[in-house]
Amino acid sequence: MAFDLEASLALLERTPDLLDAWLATLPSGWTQVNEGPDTWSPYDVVGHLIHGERTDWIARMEVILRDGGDKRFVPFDRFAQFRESEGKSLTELLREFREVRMANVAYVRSLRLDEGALGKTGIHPTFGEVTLGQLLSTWTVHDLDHVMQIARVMAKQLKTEVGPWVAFLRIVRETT
Ligand code: NI
Repeated sequence: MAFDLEASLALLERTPDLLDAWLATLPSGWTQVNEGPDTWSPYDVVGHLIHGERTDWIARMEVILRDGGDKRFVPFDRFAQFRESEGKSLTELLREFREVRMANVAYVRSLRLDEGALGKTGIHPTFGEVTLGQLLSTWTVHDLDHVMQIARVMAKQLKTEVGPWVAFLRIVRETT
């Protein structure tokens, strides 16, 4: 499907509800566990999503939309959540994610971006020139990627407990 801004925003604004319903009161045996060394727990993923809202998607959109000036994006810190989430409960992180996500969706909607705006470009530190349409598509798919990750991390907690059914459960065989 071609990129449709309102369709993407519809998905992006549902992710806080999705994560709240799924994770908020779930036992920590599901949310504070990971897939092994140097992998993330569902709790870590929520912190990562918050950091993206604060420093990545909107900041990069603004670089693309501004007239003139430096079009290079600031590299994203993929590990910032370990500092920024420190001492916070998952409930607090989910509340924070909801606030920043809903504010960002409202902001993007308020800009009434047209085809011309979506075709504007910025410079990604690794990929080079990218369009605003690609950035906003990636913001959307990035949510789905991490929803899949959260499901996978939780599924793997019972990887050995499922016994022979492991053969039918693609999710516990997938690597990070
Ligand atoms: Ni990510």
